[in-house]
Amino acid sequence: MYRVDSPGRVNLIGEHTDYTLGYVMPMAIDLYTVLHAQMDDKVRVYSRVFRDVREFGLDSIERVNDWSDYVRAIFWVLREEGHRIGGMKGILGGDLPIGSGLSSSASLELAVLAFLNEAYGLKLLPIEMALLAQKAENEFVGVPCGILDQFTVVHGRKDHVIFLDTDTLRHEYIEFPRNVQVLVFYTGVKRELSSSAYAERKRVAEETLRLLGKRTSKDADERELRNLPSLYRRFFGYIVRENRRVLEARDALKSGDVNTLGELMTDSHWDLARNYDVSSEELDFFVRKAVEFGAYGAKLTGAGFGGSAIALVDSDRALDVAMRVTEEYIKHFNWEPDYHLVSPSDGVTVRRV
Ligand code: GAF
Repeated sequence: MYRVDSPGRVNLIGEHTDYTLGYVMPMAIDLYTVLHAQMDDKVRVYSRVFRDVREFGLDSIERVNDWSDYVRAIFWVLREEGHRIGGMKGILGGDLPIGSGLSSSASLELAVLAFLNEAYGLKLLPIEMALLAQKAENEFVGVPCGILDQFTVVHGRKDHVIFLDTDTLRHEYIEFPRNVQVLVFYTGVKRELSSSAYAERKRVAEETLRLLGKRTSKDADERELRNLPSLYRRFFGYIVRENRRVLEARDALKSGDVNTLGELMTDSHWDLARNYDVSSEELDFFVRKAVEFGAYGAKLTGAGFGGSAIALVDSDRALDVAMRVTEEYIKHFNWEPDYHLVSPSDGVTVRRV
Protein backbone atom coordinates (compact mmCIF):
# COMPACT_ATOMS: atom_id res chain seq x y z
CA MET A 1 0.00 0.00 0.00
CA TYR A 2 1.09 3.60 -0.58
CA ARG A 3 0.59 6.77 1.41
CA VAL A 4 0.53 10.10 -0.44
CA ASP A 5 0.81 13.49 1.28
CA SER A 6 -0.25 16.25 -1.07
CA PRO A 7 -0.05 19.83 0.22
CA GLY A 8 -2.27 22.83 -0.36
CA ARG A 9 -0.80 26.19 -1.34
CA VAL A 10 -0.93 29.89 -0.70
CA ASN A 11 0.26 32.46 -3.18
CA LEU A 12 2.29 35.19 -1.48
CA ILE A 13 2.01 37.48 -4.47
CA GLY A 14 1.33 37.31 -8.22
CA GLU A 15 -2.43 36.87 -8.33
CA HIS A 16 -4.29 36.40 -11.63
CA THR A 17 -1.03 36.69 -13.55
CA ASP A 18 -0.55 33.04 -14.54
CA TYR A 19 -3.12 32.95 -17.34
CA THR A 20 -1.21 35.71 -19.12
CA LEU A 21 2.07 33.84 -18.50
CA GLY A 22 3.32 36.29 -15.87
CA TYR A 23 5.13 35.85 -12.55
CA VAL A 24 3.90 34.23 -9.33
CA MET A 25 5.42 33.60 -5.89
CA PRO A 26 3.61 30.80 -4.06
CA MET A 27 4.54 28.19 -1.47
CA ALA A 28 3.14 24.77 -0.69
CA ILE A 29 1.78 24.70 2.87
CA ASP A 30 1.83 22.13 5.65
CA LEU A 31 -1.84 21.22 5.35
CA TYR A 32 -2.35 18.07 3.30
CA THR A 33 -4.67 15.80 1.40
CA VAL A 34 -3.68 12.32 2.55
CA LEU A 35 -4.39 9.33 0.31
CA HIS A 36 -3.87 5.68 1.25
CA ALA A 37 -4.16 3.57 -1.87
CA GLN A 38 -3.35 0.39 -3.72
CA MET A 39 -3.83 -0.91 -7.25
CA ASP A 40 -7.12 -2.52 -8.25
CA ASP A 41 -9.12 -3.33 -11.42
CA LYS A 42 -11.66 -0.56 -11.08
CA VAL A 43 -11.68 2.65 -9.04
CA ARG A 44 -13.20 2.71 -5.58
CA VAL A 45 -12.48 5.70 -3.33
CA TYR A 46 -13.81 6.70 0.07
CA SER A 47 -13.68 10.33 1.17
CA ARG A 48 -13.43 10.86 4.91
CA VAL A 49 -14.63 14.43 4.49
CA PHE A 50 -17.72 13.59 2.48
CA ARG A 51 -18.24 10.21 4.19
CA ASP A 52 -18.98 8.79 0.86
CA VAL A 53 -17.71 6.00 -1.43
CA ARG A 54 -17.54 6.48 -5.19
CA GLU A 55 -16.89 3.71 -7.67
CA PHE A 56 -16.35 3.74 -11.43
CA GLY A 57 -14.90 1.66 -14.25
CA LEU A 58 -12.21 2.85 -16.65
CA ASP A 59 -14.02 2.38 -19.94
CA SER A 60 -15.84 5.62 -20.26
CA ILE A 61 -15.09 8.23 -17.63
CA GLU A 62 -17.57 11.04 -17.25
CA ARG A 63 -18.24 13.92 -14.90
CA VAL A 64 -20.84 13.39 -12.19
CA ASN A 65 -20.55 16.81 -10.53
CA ASP A 66 -19.32 15.79 -7.10
CA TRP A 67 -15.92 15.51 -5.35
CA SER A 68 -15.06 12.35 -7.25
CA ASP A 69 -14.76 14.38 -10.47
CA TYR A 70 -11.22 15.29 -9.37
CA VAL A 71 -10.35 11.59 -9.14
CA ARG A 72 -12.11 10.85 -12.44
CA ALA A 73 -10.28 13.78 -14.07
CA ILE A 74 -6.89 12.20 -13.43
CA PHE A 75 -7.89 8.79 -14.80
CA TRP A 76 -9.42 10.55 -17.78
CA VAL A 77 -6.32 12.61 -18.56
CA LEU A 78 -3.91 9.70 -18.23
CA ARG A 79 -5.95 7.60 -20.60
CA GLU A 80 -6.38 10.56 -22.94
CA GLU A 81 -2.59 10.88 -23.08
CA GLY A 82 -2.19 7.17 -23.79
CA HIS A 83 -0.81 5.97 -20.45
CA ARG A 84 -1.59 2.38 -19.57
CA ILE A 85 -3.00 2.24 -16.06
CA GLY A 86 -5.40 0.10 -14.07
CA GLY A 87 -7.62 1.25 -11.22
CA MET A 88 -7.15 1.88 -7.53
CA LYS A 89 -8.82 1.53 -4.21
CA GLY A 90 -8.16 4.26 -1.72
CA ILE A 91 -9.16 6.37 1.25
CA LEU A 92 -8.91 10.14 1.13
CA GLY A 93 -8.47 12.26 4.23
CA GLY A 94 -6.05 14.83 5.63
CA ASP A 95 -6.30 18.28 7.17
CA LEU A 96 -6.37 20.55 4.11
CA PRO A 97 -9.72 22.38 4.22
CA ILE A 98 -11.83 21.81 1.14
CA GLY A 99 -13.16 24.67 -0.97
CA SER A 100 -11.43 27.43 1.03
CA GLY A 101 -9.18 28.72 -1.74
CA LEU A 102 -6.10 26.73 -0.63
CA SER A 103 -6.03 24.55 -3.76
CA SER A 104 -7.76 21.51 -2.36
CA SER A 105 -8.74 20.43 -5.86
CA ALA A 106 -5.18 20.51 -7.28
CA SER A 107 -3.99 18.83 -4.10
CA LEU A 108 -6.49 15.99 -4.50
CA GLU A 109 -5.79 15.57 -8.21
CA LEU A 110 -2.06 15.40 -7.63
CA ALA A 111 -2.45 12.95 -4.74
CA VAL A 112 -4.16 10.55 -7.15
CA LEU A 113 -1.71 11.26 -9.96
CA ALA A 114 1.37 10.83 -7.75
CA PHE A 115 0.03 7.49 -6.53
CA LEU A 116 -0.69 6.24 -10.06
CA ASN A 117 2.72 7.46 -11.26
CA GLU A 118 4.43 5.43 -8.57
CA ALA A 119 2.22 2.35 -8.50
CA TYR A 120 2.04 1.90 -12.29
CA GLY A 121 5.62 3.01 -12.92
CA LEU A 122 4.67 5.84 -15.31
CA LYS A 123 7.93 7.71 -14.70
CA LEU A 124 6.30 11.11 -15.10
CA LEU A 125 8.52 14.05 -14.21
CA PRO A 126 7.20 16.58 -11.65
CA ILE A 127 6.55 19.19 -14.34
CA GLU A 128 4.70 16.62 -16.45
CA MET A 129 2.50 15.80 -13.49
CA ALA A 130 1.70 19.49 -12.96
CA LEU A 131 0.80 19.98 -16.63
CA LEU A 132 -1.34 16.84 -16.73
CA ALA A 133 -3.25 17.92 -13.63
CA GLN A 134 -3.80 21.36 -15.17
CA LYS A 135 -5.12 19.75 -18.33
CA ALA A 136 -7.43 17.53 -16.25
CA GLU A 137 -8.77 20.61 -14.45
CA ASN A 138 -9.18 22.64 -17.66
CA GLU A 139 -10.67 20.00 -19.91
CA PHE A 140 -12.44 17.52 -17.64
CA VAL A 141 -13.50 19.57 -14.60
CA GLY A 142 -14.01 22.63 -16.80
CA VAL A 143 -12.06 25.22 -14.76
CA PRO A 144 -9.89 27.40 -17.04
CA CYS A 145 -7.11 27.86 -14.44
CA GLY A 146 -3.44 28.62 -15.03
CA ILE A 147 -0.52 26.51 -13.77
CA LEU A 148 -0.03 28.19 -10.36
CA ASP A 149 -1.78 25.64 -8.14
CA GLN A 150 -0.61 22.43 -9.79
CA PHE A 151 2.98 23.64 -10.11
CA THR A 152 3.13 24.56 -6.43
CA VAL A 153 1.59 21.33 -5.14
CA VAL A 154 4.25 19.36 -7.04
CA HIS A 155 7.29 21.62 -6.62
CA GLY A 156 6.88 22.88 -3.04
CA ARG A 157 10.00 22.85 -0.89
CA LYS A 158 10.16 22.95 2.90
CA ASP A 159 11.21 26.38 4.25
CA HIS A 160 11.16 27.91 0.75
CA VAL A 161 8.98 30.08 -1.42
CA ILE A 162 8.86 29.46 -5.17
CA PHE A 163 9.45 32.27 -7.64
CA LEU A 164 7.98 31.06 -10.94
CA ASP A 165 7.88 32.49 -14.42
CA THR A 166 4.70 30.80 -15.68
CA ASP A 167 5.79 31.39 -19.29
CA THR A 168 9.13 29.58 -19.32
CA LEU A 169 8.32 27.54 -16.17
CA ARG A 170 11.78 28.49 -14.92
CA HIS A 171 11.68 28.73 -11.16
CA GLU A 172 13.83 29.58 -8.24
CA TYR A 173 13.59 28.66 -4.55
CA ILE A 174 14.01 31.45 -2.03
CA GLU A 175 14.44 30.76 1.65
CA PHE A 176 11.48 31.84 3.75
CA PRO A 177 12.47 34.06 6.70
CA ARG A 178 12.90 32.02 9.87
CA ASN A 179 10.86 33.90 12.45
CA VAL A 180 7.94 34.68 10.19
CA GLN A 181 4.74 32.76 9.64
CA VAL A 182 1.81 32.88 7.33
CA LEU A 183 -1.58 33.23 8.94
CA VAL A 184 -4.37 31.91 6.73
CA PHE A 185 -7.91 33.10 7.33
CA TYR A 186 -10.87 31.42 5.72
CA THR A 187 -13.65 33.97 5.44
CA GLY A 188 -16.42 31.38 5.44
CA VAL A 189 -17.52 32.48 1.99
CA LYS A 190 -17.42 29.61 -0.51
CA ARG A 191 -15.77 30.39 -3.75
CA GLU A 192 -16.82 29.00 -7.06
CA LEU A 193 -13.71 29.17 -9.19
CA SER A 194 -15.48 27.78 -12.22
CA SER A 195 -17.96 30.61 -11.86
CA SER A 196 -18.18 33.00 -14.72
CA ALA A 197 -16.16 35.71 -12.96
CA TYR A 198 -12.82 33.88 -13.19
CA ALA A 199 -13.42 32.82 -16.78
CA GLU A 200 -14.44 36.38 -17.62
CA ARG A 201 -11.17 37.82 -16.18
CA LYS A 202 -9.25 35.31 -18.24
CA ARG A 203 -11.19 36.13 -21.39
CA VAL A 204 -10.61 39.88 -20.98
CA ALA A 205 -6.90 39.34 -20.28
CA GLU A 206 -6.43 37.18 -23.36
CA GLU A 207 -8.36 39.61 -25.51
CA THR A 208 -6.15 42.44 -24.20
CA LEU A 209 -3.00 40.53 -25.11
CA ARG A 210 -4.44 40.05 -28.57
CA LEU A 211 -5.23 43.77 -28.93
CA LEU A 212 -1.72 44.66 -27.77
CA GLY A 213 -0.15 42.08 -30.06
CA LYS A 214 1.74 40.55 -27.11
CA ARG A 215 2.27 36.97 -26.09
CA THR A 216 2.59 37.47 -22.34
CA SER A 217 1.82 40.15 -19.75
CA LYS A 218 5.56 40.30 -18.96
CA ASP A 219 6.09 42.09 -22.28
CA ALA A 220 3.51 44.80 -21.62
CA ASP A 221 3.98 48.28 -20.25
CA GLU A 222 1.26 50.36 -18.56
CA ARG A 223 1.75 53.21 -21.05
CA GLU A 224 0.75 50.93 -23.92
CA LEU A 225 -2.69 50.43 -22.40
CA ARG A 226 -3.82 54.02 -22.98
CA ASN A 227 -5.94 53.31 -26.04
CA LEU A 228 -7.72 50.26 -24.70
CA PRO A 229 -11.39 50.31 -23.62
CA SER A 230 -11.49 51.43 -19.97
CA LEU A 231 -12.35 48.08 -18.37
CA TYR A 232 -9.55 46.38 -20.31
CA ARG A 233 -7.14 49.13 -19.29
CA ARG A 234 -8.11 48.85 -15.62
CA PHE A 235 -7.90 45.04 -15.50
CA PHE A 236 -4.68 44.75 -17.47
CA GLY A 237 -3.11 47.67 -15.63
CA TYR A 238 -3.49 45.60 -12.47
CA ILE A 239 -1.77 42.59 -14.09
CA VAL A 240 1.16 44.67 -15.35
CA ARG A 241 1.69 46.23 -11.89
CA GLU A 242 1.34 42.83 -10.20
CA ASN A 243 4.10 41.34 -12.36
CA ARG A 244 6.35 44.20 -11.29
CA ARG A 245 5.45 43.69 -7.64
CA VAL A 246 6.35 39.98 -7.85
CA LEU A 247 9.83 40.88 -9.11
CA GLU A 248 10.21 43.41 -6.30
CA ALA A 249 8.91 40.90 -3.76
CA ARG A 250 11.43 38.32 -4.96
CA ASP A 251 14.26 40.83 -4.44
CA ALA A 252 12.92 41.83 -1.02
CA LEU A 253 12.68 38.21 0.10
CA LYS A 254 16.19 37.48 -1.16
CA SER A 255 17.61 40.32 0.88
CA GLY A 256 15.56 39.38 3.95
CA ASP A 257 13.49 42.56 3.76
CA VAL A 258 10.20 41.30 5.21
CA ASN A 259 8.79 44.81 5.66
CA THR A 260 8.95 45.52 1.94
CA LEU A 261 7.57 42.09 1.09
CA GLY A 262 4.62 42.76 3.42
CA GLU A 263 3.96 46.18 1.91
CA LEU A 264 3.97 44.73 -1.59
CA MET A 265 1.46 42.08 -0.52
CA THR A 266 -0.88 44.68 0.92
CA ASP A 267 -0.51 46.85 -2.22
CA SER A 268 -1.36 43.77 -4.27
CA HIS A 269 -4.53 43.23 -2.24
CA TRP A 270 -5.86 46.76 -2.67
CA ASP A 271 -5.01 46.73 -6.37
CA LEU A 272 -6.89 43.41 -6.68
CA ALA A 273 -9.83 44.90 -4.78
CA ARG A 274 -10.01 48.26 -6.56
CA ASN A 275 -8.91 47.44 -10.07
CA TYR A 276 -9.49 43.72 -10.59
CA ASP A 277 -12.81 43.46 -8.71
CA VAL A 278 -12.09 40.07 -7.14
CA SER A 279 -12.13 40.90 -3.42
CA SER A 280 -15.02 40.90 -0.95
CA GLU A 281 -16.05 42.81 2.15
CA GLU A 282 -14.81 39.91 4.32
CA LEU A 283 -11.38 39.71 2.66
CA ASP A 284 -10.93 43.48 2.87
CA PHE A 285 -11.88 43.44 6.54
CA PHE A 286 -9.31 40.74 7.28
CA VAL A 287 -6.55 42.58 5.42
CA ARG A 288 -7.30 45.89 7.16
CA LYS A 289 -7.40 44.32 10.63
CA ALA A 290 -4.36 42.07 10.17
CA VAL A 291 -2.23 45.06 9.15
CA GLU A 292 -3.70 47.21 11.93
CA PHE A 293 -2.77 44.53 14.50
CA GLY A 294 0.84 44.25 13.34
CA ALA A 295 1.12 41.98 10.30
CA TYR A 296 3.87 42.92 7.81
CA GLY A 297 1.28 42.67 5.08
CA ALA A 298 -1.88 40.85 4.06
CA LYS A 299 -3.87 39.99 0.95
CA LEU A 300 -6.41 37.61 -0.50
CA THR A 301 -4.81 34.44 -1.83
CA GLY A 302 -5.79 32.55 -4.97
CA ALA A 303 -8.66 33.66 -7.14
CA GLY A 304 -10.52 35.72 -4.54
CA PHE A 305 -14.34 36.14 -4.72
CA GLY A 306 -14.41 34.89 -1.09
CA GLY A 307 -12.11 32.06 -0.04
CA SER A 308 -9.05 32.80 2.09
CA ALA A 309 -6.72 35.66 2.89
CA ILE A 310 -3.16 35.47 4.23
CA ALA A 311 -1.08 37.67 6.48
CA LEU A 312 2.67 37.67 6.96
CA VAL A 313 3.35 37.85 10.68
CA ASP A 314 6.21 37.61 13.14
CA SER A 315 6.04 34.20 14.82
CA ASP A 316 5.97 35.92 18.21
CA ARG A 317 2.94 38.01 17.30
CA ALA A 318 1.09 35.42 15.23
CA LEU A 319 -1.25 34.24 17.96
CA ASP A 320 -2.05 37.78 19.04
CA VAL A 321 -2.89 38.82 15.50
CA ALA A 322 -4.96 35.65 14.95
CA MET A 323 -6.91 36.20 18.17
CA ARG A 324 -7.58 39.88 17.71
CA VAL A 325 -8.63 39.53 14.08
CA THR A 326 -10.91 36.60 14.97
CA GLU A 327 -12.52 38.60 17.73
CA GLU A 328 -13.16 41.59 15.46
CA TYR A 329 -14.39 39.38 12.63
CA ILE A 330 -16.94 37.65 14.87
CA LYS A 331 -18.15 41.03 16.17
CA HIS A 332 -18.53 42.41 12.68
CA PHE A 333 -19.85 39.44 10.69
CA ASN A 334 -21.30 37.28 13.46
CA TRP A 335 -19.30 34.37 12.01
CA GLU A 336 -16.25 32.56 13.35
CA PRO A 337 -13.61 32.40 10.63
CA ASP A 338 -11.28 29.42 10.41
CA TYR A 339 -7.58 30.16 10.74
CA HIS A 340 -4.33 28.24 10.31
CA LEU A 341 -0.70 29.13 10.93
CA VAL A 342 1.25 27.58 8.09
CA SER A 343 4.84 27.21 6.91
CA PRO A 344 6.35 26.31 3.52
CA SER A 345 6.19 22.57 2.84
CA ASP A 346 7.58 20.02 0.41
CA GLY A 347 5.51 19.15 -2.63
CA VAL A 348 3.55 15.92 -3.01
CA THR A 349 5.33 12.83 -1.63
CA VAL A 350 4.56 9.12 -2.02
CA ARG A 351 5.89 6.33 0.17
CA ARG A 352 5.18 2.68 0.74
CA VAL A 353 3.56 1.89 4.07
C1 GAF B 1 -6.77 30.11 -8.98
C2 GAF B 1 -6.27 29.48 -10.28
F1 GAF B 1 -6.42 28.12 -10.23
C3 GAF B 1 -4.81 29.84 -10.52
O1 GAF B 1 -4.39 29.33 -11.77
C4 GAF B 1 -4.61 31.36 -10.45
O2 GAF B 1 -5.09 31.99 -11.61
C5 GAF B 1 -5.24 31.93 -9.19
O3 GAF B 1 -6.59 31.52 -9.05
C6 GAF B 1 -5.19 33.44 -9.14
O4 GAF B 1 -3.87 33.86 -8.97
O5 GAF B 1 -6.12 29.57 -7.86
